[in-house]
Amino acid sequence: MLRLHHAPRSRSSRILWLLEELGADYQVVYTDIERQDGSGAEDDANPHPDKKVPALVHQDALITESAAIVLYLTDLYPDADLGPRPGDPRRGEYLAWLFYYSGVIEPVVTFESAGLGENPALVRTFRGKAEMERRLLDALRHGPYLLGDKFTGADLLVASLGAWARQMLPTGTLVDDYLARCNSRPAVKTAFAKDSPS
Ligand SMILES: N[C@@H](CCC(=O)N[C@@H](CS)C(=O)NCC(=O)O)C(=O)O
Repeated sequence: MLRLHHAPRSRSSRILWLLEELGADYQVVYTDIERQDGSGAEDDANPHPDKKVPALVHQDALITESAAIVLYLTDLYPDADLGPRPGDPRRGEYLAWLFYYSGVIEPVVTFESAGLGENPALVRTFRGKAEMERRLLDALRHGPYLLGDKFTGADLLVASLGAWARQMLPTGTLVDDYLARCNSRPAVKTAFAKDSPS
């Protein structure tokens, strides 16, 4: 059994989306978190070491970090075909997008929103929003998805960022259409219905 520690309208919402995509048998444990606006509070029952979400528990294993959870789950449910498996020639590209998302896209977006987008040391290390946008646009020009013809866990990460902060992704119809394509998937609706406790 999988257990997702989840806070409504947060980064764990995308893991709910993924669990719905996979048709997984899972339990949601709603948890409170400290929000950017100062609302909310840490929940002692949250197993995440930093009291963040998402936190996924599978058997006795705790998995944190959105991209790691996406990889863990798409590997756990290979029949759902949401990520190339080891041995598939596209596996490397899939891993690269997951790690690029967590290692570059999220930091660059955070620096931008903190007004640090021009900081030379940060740009030297991560590159900036322009380079990130070019990477995304280059991939999507060959679309319809980042890896080509199939929607994967990497699209789920990028599209969930777009749903939360559209301005952080490139402007224009290429990305608008891509986001619409991703967000019109039936699992988005079923996940949304479970986002808050009823
Ligand atoms: N790199 C982490 C970031 C997780 C994260 O920052 N989650 C936010 C919610 S969107 C959180 O739990 N914040 C509570 C806090 O900072 O205490 C991931 O992608 O899983």
